[in-house]
Amino acid sequence: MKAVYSASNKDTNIKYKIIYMKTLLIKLLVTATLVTTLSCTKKNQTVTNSQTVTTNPTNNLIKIGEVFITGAKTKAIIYSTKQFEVGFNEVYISFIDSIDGSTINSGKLFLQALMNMGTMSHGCPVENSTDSASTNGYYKTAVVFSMPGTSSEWSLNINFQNKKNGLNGLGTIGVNVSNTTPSKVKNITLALDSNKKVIISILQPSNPKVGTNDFEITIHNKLTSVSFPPITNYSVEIVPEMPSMGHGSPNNINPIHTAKGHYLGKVNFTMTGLWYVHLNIYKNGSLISNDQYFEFTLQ
Ligand SMILES: [Cu+2]
Repeated sequence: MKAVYSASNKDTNIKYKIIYMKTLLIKLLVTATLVTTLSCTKKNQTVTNSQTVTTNPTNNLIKIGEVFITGAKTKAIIYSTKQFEVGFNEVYISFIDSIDGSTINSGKLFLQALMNMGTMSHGCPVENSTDSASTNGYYKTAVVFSMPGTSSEWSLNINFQNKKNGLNGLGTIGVNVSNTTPSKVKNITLALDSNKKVIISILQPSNPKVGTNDFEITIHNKLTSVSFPPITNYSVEIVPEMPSMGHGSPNNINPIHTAKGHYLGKVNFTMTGLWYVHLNIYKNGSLISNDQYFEFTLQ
């Protein structure tokens, strides 16, 4: 930038200074955006100021809706990383005191998702936290929507125990759940495991690339229409296949159970195109499922 300051003409000098300031401003903005974006893509990352979070969520969260929970004298604001869709959805809820507008950091959330299908209703897997406090203003949970539906079909029941005023309440909000193509969920019945009804969802890779990708699924048991405990004792083997070329790939790491029915491993895609990742599921060493696969298209 030396040339800027050595320009002899005064007007030119000012022009250059303005351009310099503009460039600096753009650089600062770009840096700030990058920092925010990078920090938001990290797992479990939220911003540090709870006031900022509830009024101005981080870049990667979008507001789904809000509902008053009159019994607990709060308003619940629901966020996710995307509009709700079939499969695994992260859900972040902040609770605002109806009286003074402050964020309620001490409380307990119990979330349920219910689908009203007219003649019958059912739920789907929900991950409730055991924590009695928010993280930076958010109570984190997750929902595995098992099928698409409108906001008059799917609803979230938000039970909140407000530890600030000692009141409990329930708020219900309808939510739209769009379909995913290819599907990010498998609703299956395992004949070789006592006809157990099982819901498998794919979390990662969400943005598959050539090379090694994290591979993560959840497995839940549909025990009743409203009870979906995680299955933690299966073994999963992954077999990638490129159907158009009839080959697989080396150096995959089979997903193993981490927590709450999540199984985490690595999948290696060696080239662009359409891939299937087949799942072989074992229980106590016996193969109980080998006909399920998730599809990925690499650009
Ligand atoms: Cu349904």
